[in-house]
Amino acid sequence: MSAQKPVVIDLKFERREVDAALANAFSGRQVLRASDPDLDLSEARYAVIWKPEPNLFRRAPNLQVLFSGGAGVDHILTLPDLPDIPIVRFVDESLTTRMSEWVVLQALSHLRQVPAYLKQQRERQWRELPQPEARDLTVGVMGLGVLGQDSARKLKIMGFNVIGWSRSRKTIDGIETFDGAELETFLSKTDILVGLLPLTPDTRGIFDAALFSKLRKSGALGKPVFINAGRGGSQVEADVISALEGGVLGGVSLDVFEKEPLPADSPLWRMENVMVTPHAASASDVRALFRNAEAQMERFEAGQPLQHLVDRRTGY
Ligand code: NDP
Ligand code: OXD
Repeated sequence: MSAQKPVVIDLKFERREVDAALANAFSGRQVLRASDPDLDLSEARYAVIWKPEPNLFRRAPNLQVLFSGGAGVDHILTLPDLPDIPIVRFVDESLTTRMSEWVVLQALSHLRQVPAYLKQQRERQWRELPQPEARDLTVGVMGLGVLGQDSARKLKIMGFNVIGWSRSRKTIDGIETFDGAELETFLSKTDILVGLLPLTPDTRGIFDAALFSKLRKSGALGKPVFINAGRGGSQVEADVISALEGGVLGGVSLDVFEKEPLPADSPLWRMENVMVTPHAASASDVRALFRNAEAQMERFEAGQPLQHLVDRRTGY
């Protein structure tokens, strides 16, 4: 028997992508696919999972480490029969880079009034709109983890004034930062709010009417903008819609929703100055996911500490 312990894969990703990535992954290690309901998974010591089958932990009772198929782990921490073993998050440059691309794209789209110009184009209207510069606006990033920090730095490169908020204060060159207790001060300086928070009991519903009302109203865009790519459970969608209708928010970009897929009857689909993407801001690259998991398994088997471990007390 190989010293490399078997791994079970249970990823609700595009099957072709998983198959293609598996063709070049986990060399020398036995790989079990949970999608085969008759397969004995009792030998598996690791599981790489994204929205796994509810009976996975009963079928694989001897797991030693869980690997999340994404950066967020809310989908794991709420699973029934979750074993008390380490959980490793997916942290990878490809994921980080693509998230920052999405965030910068959305911030620039609101700055340069892309939704309004697209509407004018459809109406064959030639009309120049007022044009503030990035440096006239402050982007406030809520969540300064792996993704939030990279996005903050890239927004800064584009010329925005950038500030950030996280549970514990961070030190980032050129970026004013605030800790958990300073939320109101942070919001009062923010023209474009970016959500890159994990979903935890503390962040559920945090983006609500009360929070939107505290954003700066005197910014160069006239009204504040809300951008969220963290988790939909952190936003109160009815409040997002009312804030848009009532003029509390001037624009919104959402990649994540309370219910996914976003229901066809949601007003968000058709509201002006709302940009919707289908939880695609930064999808996991499955090849990178397997490379990362494999490297961590090797560390574990060599007696080295695992990296990017989830803290079950904080929920991320
Ligand atoms: P990290 O764990 O690296 O960072 C999380 C950040 O949020 C930290 O700065 C943390 O503060 C802060 N935070 C958490 N809870 C609170 C709180 N209650 N109050 C204040 N700050 C808080 O996560 P990542 O940056 O890697 O990812 C963030 C989230 O992005 C993921 O959890 C996932 O939900 C989402 N995501 C979405 C994707 C998409 O395609 N839409 C793709 C990938 C991820 P502190 O630093 O003090 O701990
Ligand atoms: C993630 C995601 O958490 O894709 O990685 O949402």
